[in-house]
Amino acid sequence: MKKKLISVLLTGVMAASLLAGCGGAAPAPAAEAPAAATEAVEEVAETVEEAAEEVAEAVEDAGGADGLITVGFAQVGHESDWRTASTKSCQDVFSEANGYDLSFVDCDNDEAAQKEAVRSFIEQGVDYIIIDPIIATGWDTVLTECDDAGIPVIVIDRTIDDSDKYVSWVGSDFLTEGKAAGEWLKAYAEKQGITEINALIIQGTIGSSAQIGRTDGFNEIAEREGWTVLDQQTGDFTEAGGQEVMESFCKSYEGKFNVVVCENDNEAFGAMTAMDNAGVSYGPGNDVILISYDACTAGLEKVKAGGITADFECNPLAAPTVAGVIDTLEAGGTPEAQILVPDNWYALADAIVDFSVDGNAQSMIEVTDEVIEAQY
Ligand code: GZL
Repeated sequence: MKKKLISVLLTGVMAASLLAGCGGAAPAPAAEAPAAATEAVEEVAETVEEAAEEVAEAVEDAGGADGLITVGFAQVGHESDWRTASTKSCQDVFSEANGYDLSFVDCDNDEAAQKEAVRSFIEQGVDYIIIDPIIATGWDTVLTECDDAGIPVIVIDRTIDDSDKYVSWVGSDFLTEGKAAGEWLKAYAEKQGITEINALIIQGTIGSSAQIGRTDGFNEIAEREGWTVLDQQTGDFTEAGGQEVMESFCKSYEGKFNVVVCENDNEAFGAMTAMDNAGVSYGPGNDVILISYDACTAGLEKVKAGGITADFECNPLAAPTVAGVIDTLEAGGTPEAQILVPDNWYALADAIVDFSVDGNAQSMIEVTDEVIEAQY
């Protein structure tokens, strides 16, 4: 944006010098001199006026005298409670009161729309672009365009795995989330005297780093422990998707499963509806152990009510950390390339067990009304 302002200002200076120098043009024949001079002055005056209009426009686009930092944010969509919290956090942080001019695009889980949104930010000449990538691949071309335009890109939440043309990534460790769910299940099953695990997994949006990490992490433990993963299908991180897949699972695997893993809370809500309708009992002390991710407020309410047995948080409140990255860049500094936001694991007291992930002892938070009240 600042670059656009400079180029337009240069246009204005050139036009003004033309106006000043037009008296130096080769003299027209005496009789035609006045008309020719008038025409030349009018032409240049028009150029100066056009340049002045562009300067005014560029100054306005550049945040004008307010000096606002312009930020374009291409958000995944509005598929879950987690996403709602993530969007609110970004809109609260990148507000005009905080010195920002935010262009926000909800890409409705559409990869092409998300690339289009990023290109619109380049066209606008924003100062920074934030992307929460719907899926982890297909990014190098558009990130190269951002790079060519000199606009720094910050990736929030999910990761981009096929390009390094961005300044920083701020988010959670999805693989650890998946491993934590697996290691907790191992410890909890031992405590409950459960010796056989037959699991069904309702995955998130296929190809998103959140889905990849959670699926790979849980399956790594399942393989090591000799558990059976009967099936895994995507519910696309939505409640409707979770219900649809669980309805199918209840038919195909009736009486054969004792664990359901949902890769976000909204899928778990849908799965609960499907299991209720199919007469499948789930939750602590019942036939099926229900595991979920995100630990949003509504998810913790389902833990407290005895539906979800354990909920593995993915913190949606990364926007303040992203603002810190922008502060560093504005000050001419170099921000960290990867910044992890902390996640917690939640359960009711009876489901809190000791376990480790990659040799690191884990703690769990007991879900109480106060904990729910304080959640995002
Ligand atoms: C994870 C985030 C996921 C959440 C879902 O960081 O990208 O997307 O787990 C959301 O709720 O849809």
